[in-house]
Amino acid sequence: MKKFLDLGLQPLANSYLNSNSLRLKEKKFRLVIGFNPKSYLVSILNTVPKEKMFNERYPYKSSESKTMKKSFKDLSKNIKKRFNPSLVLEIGSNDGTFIKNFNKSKIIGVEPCKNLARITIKNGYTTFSEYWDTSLAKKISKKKKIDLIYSANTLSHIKNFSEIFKAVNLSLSEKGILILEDPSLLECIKNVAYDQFYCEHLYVFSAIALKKILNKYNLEIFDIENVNTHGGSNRYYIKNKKNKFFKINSKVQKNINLEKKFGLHKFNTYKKFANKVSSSRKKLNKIFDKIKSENKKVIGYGATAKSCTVLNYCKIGSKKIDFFYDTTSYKIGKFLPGSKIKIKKYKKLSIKDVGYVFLGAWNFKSEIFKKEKNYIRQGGKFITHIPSPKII
Ligand code: JHZ
Repeated sequence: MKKFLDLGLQPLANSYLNSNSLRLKEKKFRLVIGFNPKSYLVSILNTVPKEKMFNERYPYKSSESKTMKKSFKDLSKNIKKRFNPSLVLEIGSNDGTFIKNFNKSKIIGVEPCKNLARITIKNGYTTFSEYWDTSLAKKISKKKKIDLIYSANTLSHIKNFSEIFKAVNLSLSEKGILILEDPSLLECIKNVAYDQFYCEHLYVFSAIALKKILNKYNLEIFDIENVNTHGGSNRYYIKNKKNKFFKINSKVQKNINLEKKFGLHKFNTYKKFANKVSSSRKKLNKIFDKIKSENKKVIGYGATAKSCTVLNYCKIGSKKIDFFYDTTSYKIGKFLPGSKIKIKKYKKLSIKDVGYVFLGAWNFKSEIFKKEKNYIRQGGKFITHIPSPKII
């Protein structure tokens, strides 16, 4: 692993503080990112035990955005049309935003965070509140093999690939496929979206790296879709090499060529990225300093895990951002880790209350701008750091 970026000491991104824990010293770890020139994998170097992050208090719910609900709904329709699976399984089913588009007898959820698994169980969906591994795969697929395994924004959170892919191979039917959806490294590097790196995101994948990993498990990518969720993601359609039911689509090579053209296989690309990250921090702080010198108020919108990286790396705290609005009930009344900025229940923006809003959930910019069109019409401004810090 060759290090290229040091994002400093960071707390656990989804460990929101309450008024008691606010007074205690937070545990922090050094967020350093590296590139492996052999495997092309980009990953964080210091990892945190999974149980510390994915437990019965996991705050993130995919249902908090219309964009995600629509994306999962559209994908479910396409899956049914294109593959007609008789049994589907989702690894990391969260609060059921994807699985609810399927008939209860045709889908299984796997979700280690107990608070989330409880939601889908309550809604009548078979859900295993465990980590996906070979023993769970054997248990689930004993009676019936699975035709389609889907997993969005989960593989990047899992250290042990070997267990994951062995479990996939064990449980897929003869025609079975795996669909993985994760933020695209190409988009992350192009957009200087360094906040895609935090304790939970052990990796940000490129097609060139994923191809090499999959090859070890006799798996191959047969199609890739570029989707706009989470700042630009890739949806990889994967099959075992023995599965001859699907041909390899030309989009696979096209994506690989684009990544190589951009230099994702070269260390120098990442060094340049690190320089851009450092200038991004300077620019963002300049914007905040200017606004503060005019005695104007700034609030935040979307207390995301990504915000944790930005705020802690740029040393932006409650002196610069008064509070964050968020719609997630679990986060309301708590404080962002590290920066200790209070999170309040979302209220429609109005120019009477605030003139500048830092866009923590920049990945939902279109959805948020639609929702806040009155504020924008009134002359309200947003501050964004992606792709480069500016007021819009
Ligand atoms: P959002 C999480 O990251 C964590 P985060 C995780 N590690 C991951 O990989 C990605 O998700 C997928 C709020 N919001 O999706 C809701 C509003 O308040 O960018 C959320 O708290 N109003 C699993 O946390 C946050 O913003 C709105 O109108 O970086 C969005 O979080 C909208 C649209 C969202 O993920």
